Amino acid sequence: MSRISDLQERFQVFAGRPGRVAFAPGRINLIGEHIDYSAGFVLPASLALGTWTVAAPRDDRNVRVLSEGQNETEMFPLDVTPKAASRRWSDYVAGVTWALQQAGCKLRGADLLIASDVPMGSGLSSSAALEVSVAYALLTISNASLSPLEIARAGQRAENEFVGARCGIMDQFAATHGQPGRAIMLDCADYSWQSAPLPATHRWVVANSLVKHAVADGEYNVRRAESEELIDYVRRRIPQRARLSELSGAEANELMSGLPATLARRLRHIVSENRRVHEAFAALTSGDVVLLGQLLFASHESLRRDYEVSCRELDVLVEIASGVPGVLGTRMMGGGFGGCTLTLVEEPHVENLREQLRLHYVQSTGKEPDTYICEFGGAGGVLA
Ligand code: GAF
Repeated sequence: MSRISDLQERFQVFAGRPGRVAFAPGRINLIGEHIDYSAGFVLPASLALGTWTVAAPRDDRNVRVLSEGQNETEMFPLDVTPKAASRRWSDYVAGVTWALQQAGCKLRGADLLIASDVPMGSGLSSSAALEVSVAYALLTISNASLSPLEIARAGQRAENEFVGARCGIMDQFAATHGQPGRAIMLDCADYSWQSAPLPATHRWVVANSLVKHAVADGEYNVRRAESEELIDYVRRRIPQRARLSELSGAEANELMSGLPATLARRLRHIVSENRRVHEAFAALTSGDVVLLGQLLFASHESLRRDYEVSCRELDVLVEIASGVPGVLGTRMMGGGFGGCTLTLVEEPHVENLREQLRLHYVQSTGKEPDTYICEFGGAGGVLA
């Protein structure tokens, strides 16, 4: 039985009637970490893994939602507001319901069934996959529509204003604009983007540290507040630079000398990471995987040392992968403070890499990491 008919059958059991099926993918981010919310550039690629939402309209103005992953059902009214946030998984669903209506959509009450194969809190963007698949499902059963960009922004708004995580646009954008086998370089200032093919001879391996990161938790929002402080500071000092990513190396060095040490390091990460995204995009376009790998190593070092969003377990995974033959580059990926690493490796060395990660990570931490060889997919949408 296909995945879609299997989901439809389970929905029939849950809701007693047939439903429409929407999907949205998780993502990896090749490079460009923690700079989407300071109007920087990012380079994500959407995965075949993702989240499905099956939906049918209800006659009343409630949304009833079954999460198969949580094994729980919740219900909330269609006119829900951020005041009702409960810090539970259902906030993401209620937040999207709220944000779509804020965007002017007339929604119907709904029964929803959610199933996902993106591990939660692993750095593969489980939240955005959930938000975007719920958005597509609610829109289709309400005969409403928004553009992919509007859907991405509604997902981000749900997370920022309802859930309380001040994330950028990268994850939702990847879920609504991904292209099979390609990475997209997004300019988060104006949402313009271009794509380049992922190398066919190499594989991307994700290793989950099993340390759960929660974007809504404090440190992520602290980084965002620090970057806003930097944006203000730069505007005051060099008014002609509207964005941090436009600073030259010399300008950044000069500005850093006037900043407290922590903010100076944050700025160094933002400026250097933006430069690495452009270099990585050029390397992808020309097929220079060696340079791409070097940029991954440099990104990790910058995230660890300057932006301070890594953790011991992520550093251990990076250190192990760095010593494995065939590895071109590796780094922590996503929000950090846990979650996963991303490693670029020559195809014949993939299984050895996974084995070495398992063996040495167990020795260092007592935990066995999940590893996943990336399969890439396209954008989210309504499937049936
Ligand atoms: C999380 C956020 F949701 C993204 O917006 C981005 O900031 C990322 O962390 C770090 O690059 O995935």
